[in-house]
Amino acid sequence: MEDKKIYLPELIFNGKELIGDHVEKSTRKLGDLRGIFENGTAFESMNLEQIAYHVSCTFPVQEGTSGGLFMGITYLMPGKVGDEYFMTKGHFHSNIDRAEFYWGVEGEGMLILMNEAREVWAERMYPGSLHYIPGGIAHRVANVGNSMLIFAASWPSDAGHNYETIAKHGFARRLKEVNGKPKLV
Ligand code: S6P
Ligand code: ZN
Repeated sequence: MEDKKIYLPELIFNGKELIGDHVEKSTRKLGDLRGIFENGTAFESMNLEQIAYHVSCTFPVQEGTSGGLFMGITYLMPGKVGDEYFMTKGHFHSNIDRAEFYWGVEGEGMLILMNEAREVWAERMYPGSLHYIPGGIAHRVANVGNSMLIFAASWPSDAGHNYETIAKHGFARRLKEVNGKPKLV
């Protein structure tokens, strides 16, 4: 007899993609990242309509609800603006003490972290790398490879995003390619 209490999951994560009815996709073009790269002249000379990254997310509860979790997969294109790698905007959480997990799925990246005292450090991201980002730490990812970087994230549904602090003050160090290698300068 069919078991009426066993269901199929509503979402599939096939290792690379989130699949299901409740997946929301968003896109950031290079032009949406104006101001985050040091070399403004190089930036303005590029195709600002090109996609910098896509994010596929699932929000099982309403944003701001306490106790829930969200998940998202980011697809960050390879490329550079001057000697800086393509990177995400970066943010603190609005509820600053909320933590997050990131994990590497495909490609080669660098997770750039900064505390409220503006101390900056970075962790290498690669397929299988797992990164616990404690509360109070701003986070941004750079694609340091030649192919698309894919990473997944899970964060509390009441974390929220504070992009303003980073948009205004940036990170205290920049990740640049120096002699062919990524370096925080
Ligand atoms: C959300 C999580 C990620 C980022 C995504 C894009 O808390 O950290 O899903 O939203 O990697 O980065 P950003 O900085 O543009 O939101
Ligand atoms: Zn976050």
